[in-house]
Amino acid sequence: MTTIKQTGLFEQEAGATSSAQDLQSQAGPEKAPQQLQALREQILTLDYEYYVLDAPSVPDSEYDRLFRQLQQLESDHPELITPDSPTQRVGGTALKAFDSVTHRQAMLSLNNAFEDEELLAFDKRARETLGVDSIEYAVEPKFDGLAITLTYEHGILTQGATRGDGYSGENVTSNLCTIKSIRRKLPLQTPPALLEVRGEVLMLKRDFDKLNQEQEAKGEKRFVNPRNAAAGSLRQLDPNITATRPLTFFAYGLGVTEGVPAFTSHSAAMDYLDSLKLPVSRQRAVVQGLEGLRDYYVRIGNERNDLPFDIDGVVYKVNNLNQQRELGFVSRAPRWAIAHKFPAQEALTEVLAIDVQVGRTGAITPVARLKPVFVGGVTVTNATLHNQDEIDRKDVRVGDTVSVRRAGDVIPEVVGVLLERRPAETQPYQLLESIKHACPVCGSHAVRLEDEAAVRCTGGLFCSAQRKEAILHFASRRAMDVEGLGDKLVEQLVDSQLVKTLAELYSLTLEQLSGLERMAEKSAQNLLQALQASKHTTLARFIYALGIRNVGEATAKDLARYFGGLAALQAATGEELQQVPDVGPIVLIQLSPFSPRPITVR
Ligand code: 5U1
Repeated sequence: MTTIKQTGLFEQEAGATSSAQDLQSQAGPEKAPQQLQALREQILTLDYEYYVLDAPSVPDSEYDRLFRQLQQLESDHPELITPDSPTQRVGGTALKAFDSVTHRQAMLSLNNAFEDEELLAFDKRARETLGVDSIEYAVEPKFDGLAITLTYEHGILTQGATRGDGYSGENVTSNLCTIKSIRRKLPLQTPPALLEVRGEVLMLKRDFDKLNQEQEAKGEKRFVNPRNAAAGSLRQLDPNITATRPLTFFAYGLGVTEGVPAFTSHSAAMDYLDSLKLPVSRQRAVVQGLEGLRDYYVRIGNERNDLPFDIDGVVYKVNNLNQQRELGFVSRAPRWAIAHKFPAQEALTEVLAIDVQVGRTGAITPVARLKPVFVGGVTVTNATLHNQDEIDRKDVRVGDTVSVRRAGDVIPEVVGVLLERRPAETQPYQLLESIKHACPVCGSHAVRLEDEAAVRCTGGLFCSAQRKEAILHFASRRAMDVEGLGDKLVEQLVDSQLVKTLAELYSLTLEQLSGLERMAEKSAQNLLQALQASKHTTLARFIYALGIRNVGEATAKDLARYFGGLAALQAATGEELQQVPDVGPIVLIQLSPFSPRPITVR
């Protein structure tokens, strides 16, 4: 739970409102400078808590109230406005182009390790060069954003620049000033003459989702991923537009400095930035040797999907700065650091076709057939497009170049289209039209009900696709748990018309089964035994196994508990059924009159 601190600047209760009138009377000309100073510091602290620590101490309404107070005071005393005031984050007008900036010290790139052998070679070379048995490493996530340098001169942010080609980048100072986690003044009495901070600008996943929702509501183009959104936002020529984009920043190193303490390690330098209230990674750590690196890689890899931002790997740096100097550089990359990459979760590929799949409940799902692409550790050739609404939202068309994402065990999905790569003469995809309003498997009418996103085949278990899925569901582990009844076998049983109803599974003979492709007599015997064994099950499992729409395991258990036996359940009236928790009118339509849906082949 967030603790809300007392914040009343003028000794008010937190949450009490103050009108502009009150403020003017409180802020006479002699008091205004101190009040402005106190108010600015308070807002900066709240920004730090919210944007850097991710731990706000007051509700948004309180922050807004303080901000309005500051605006009011400044409009009453415009001569007291200072460039570092929180109200002055967005300044200046749109540029025609960004100026070029030459970096005082080149912004290097990192060598990558994809395989364990490459990591091993990196550590071995460093140990041999240094003549040591084991190395201490500073480790942190590799943010998937845009590298920048912030320059503070005598504590004031005077310049922010993109990496560019490493030697010169673009001056994006006005845009970087709009990022709330970036301080424009260091909180030091005697700041260093020069402090260059290197790090990455990115967009948090939750901010990215929100931004895309807003883009959609405005009828504007969605961003493909947080990195593209961050890049597009940072490179806006108008800082007023950047100010509306929720960017964030993490520092990961120093450039040229003058007058900073003499650090002996990278981790000490990061602690120093932390003490200046600049955002540094909370996942950073110091580990020992190769084993420490491997453990960190596994740990961050496991946390990856739960982190609030996208990362594409982890970075290892020799922690001791003297050792770093000794190791030096090779071409444009340091010998003392390496990025250990995770398998990409997103990759670009082409939509070769859009096909459909008919599911257990008759839902006809569009599926993008893709030019094979290696993503998330496997080769992906299909990605679900979910339904017509999703296709419309993303405007996916055959021939498009798309970004495909596969995270963990999740089904690959198309995250967005690269409109700039769209070939001429593509057509918007219409699911119902493409299948001519008929199920591609059984030819039954396909419909989209008013309140549903899915197009459905109306053939029920007449449709062999639905029948196969229904049998697979019936036999699944959490349902009747029939071992040996897998995809390939079900396909043969349905295609050869041996099984037209769920009940017919129980009249299969050894002879019939042995006659099937790749079915040895022993396997056939095992399957018959498994079928017999499955009869001894619970009522809840049986109900669930029937695959009634909207009746999942929990509802099946409730029904079983309430009625106690199949006969009572079959005899139940609609009113009785609705006594069961979670059984409302929607479930009732599927249940009433309760009976396993007959599988009839027309
Ligand atoms: N986290 C992190 N990312 N990153 C990128 N650290 C880090 N360090 C870098 C780069 C290019 O370069 C220094 C090792 C020079």
